[in-house]
Amino acid sequence: MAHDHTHGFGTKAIHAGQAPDPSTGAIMTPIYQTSTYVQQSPGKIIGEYDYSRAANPTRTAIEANLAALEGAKHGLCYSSGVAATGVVLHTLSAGDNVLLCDDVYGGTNRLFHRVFKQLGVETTLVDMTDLNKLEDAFKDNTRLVWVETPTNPTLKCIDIEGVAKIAHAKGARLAVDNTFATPYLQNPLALGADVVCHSTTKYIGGHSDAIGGALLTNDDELHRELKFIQLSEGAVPGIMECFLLLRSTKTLHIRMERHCANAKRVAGYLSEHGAVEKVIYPGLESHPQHEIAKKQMRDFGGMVTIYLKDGLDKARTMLERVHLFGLAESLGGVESLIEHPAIMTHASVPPEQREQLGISDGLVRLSVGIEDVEDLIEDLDQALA
Ligand code: P1T
Repeated sequence: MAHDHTHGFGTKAIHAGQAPDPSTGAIMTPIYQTSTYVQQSPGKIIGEYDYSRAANPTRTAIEANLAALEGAKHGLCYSSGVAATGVVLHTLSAGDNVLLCDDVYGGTNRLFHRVFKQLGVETTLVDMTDLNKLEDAFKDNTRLVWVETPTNPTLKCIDIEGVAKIAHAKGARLAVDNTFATPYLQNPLALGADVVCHSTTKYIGGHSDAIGGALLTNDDELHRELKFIQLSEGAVPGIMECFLLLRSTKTLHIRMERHCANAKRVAGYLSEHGAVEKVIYPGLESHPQHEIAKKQMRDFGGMVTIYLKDGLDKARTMLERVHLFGLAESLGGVESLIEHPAIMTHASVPPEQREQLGISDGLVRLSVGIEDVEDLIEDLDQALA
């Protein structure tokens, strides 16, 4: 069912890429915990597999499953979200330029600016909520545009279709990090992106128990390149991680519905709170790109970002007082998390850049989980009192 275009999302989430094990009837894809496969004679393999860095049946199943969920022909899994990001960057050469949207996960920013810069790949940061700015930023050597939407942590929403048209007219590829939205809420390939990147550590995994990344594409040539780099660099996920993801994607649609409903309630509650200066949530009419979010997302996700009136002091008290919200980096798990981007996830972003983006001392990011929302609101209420 890897190329299933007829079934709905939930059916694909549960069945795509998987079939009961023919030798036992096991309904779950087995954990093929093996590094290698015996051959009948040199070069004559028994099935499709010769070595698990190249491919493994449990990994094949989750790669096909994620491809189906993104409406992609091809899926590849990696050892982390940043590993997947690095693989896309490794399709570039020294002397190439990349346009990177200005607000991205701190680790993504660090990878572009500190690791790939050394290899001669140049990055230009652009506020892509303004397509004129994007158009003006292109250089003769721009080969790739990298978009994250909604962005981490200020939840800007970028018009994927608009960016794709401009990138392609200029002869560049478009990569979209779809981690915050998930394939349930947004499908960048259908909007013109060439490749979608996920940190599967977040909503796709959904249970805060496994690090992973994925790349999905419809482009045969690009897929060959990405797979070649997967084999050659070896940043592949462990077999158990692949199995955990196979189990997780089966409930992605149900979890996302609750994440969205809870986040909407939490955003509404915080908007009314006297200690809160501003709430950023793509589902609020006050969000500057609310119309873009409505156009390209099915719902608005589980992330809520707030500015507190009293800056770091209030943020520190709030973060120390929460009980149900875990004070931790990461997001997208069933349990609610809360964090301080300037000190935690975005500490590696240079201070002047943080200031320009509004990643200030009063900024707090919430990953609203799927607990009972009344309990979450009560927890926030006592933490902000
Ligand atoms: O942590 P890893 O699986 O390597 O994923 C990196 C990554 C990529 N893209 C986005 C949008 C992300 O948010 C992340 C990781 N982010 C966090 C750990 C965080 O707390 O924001």
